[in-house]
Amino acid sequence: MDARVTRRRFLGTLGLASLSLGGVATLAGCTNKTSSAPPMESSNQPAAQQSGTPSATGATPSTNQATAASNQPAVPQTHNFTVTAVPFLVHEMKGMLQYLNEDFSSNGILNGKEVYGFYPSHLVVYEGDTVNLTLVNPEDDEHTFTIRELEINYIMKGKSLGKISFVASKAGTFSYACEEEEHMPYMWGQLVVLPRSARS
Ligand SMILES: [Cu+2]
Repeated sequence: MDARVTRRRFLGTLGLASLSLGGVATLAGCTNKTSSAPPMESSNQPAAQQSGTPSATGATPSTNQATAASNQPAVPQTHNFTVTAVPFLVHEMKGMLQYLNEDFSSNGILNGKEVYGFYPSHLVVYEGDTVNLTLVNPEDDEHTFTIRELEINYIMKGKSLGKISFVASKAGTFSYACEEEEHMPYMWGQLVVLPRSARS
């Protein structure tokens, strides 16, 4: 079976394929370690297109490119992602959104909480890849970028831009979250590490 079709199906199984144009940082921004590695954009092409069958969108299949790419060896890659802490519903917005006055009150549904998010909230890499993260916190509240399973716990101080790097050494789906009590359970995302076998 074509390796990239396998990968596509894996993505589809995870329900991620349809999200690749949204808030998901798939494999964009990758730095191939060899110039012969396939262009990463090709990994987002529909499986039907890769097999030489016109896709539902009517795109013309690029059979030659797909064939050449599938013959390339699996090479670990480096990904550069920027993840920003974004305020969605926070105290500073009470003046703009009147309903927040009630929500943040002692009987409100957001009592003691603020809703922040990480953007993007999904990152997708392959097992063995190097992940370089730039973590941006544009405002005053402190956050953490924490992946307990990978022993990552980075403090995102107010108005800071920090960098961390790690190797995605095992396949799986890992949640990254801010562990500030006030921001839980709202502020989180997922790092999806596809198995090495899905690339080769
Ligand atoms: Cu936070």
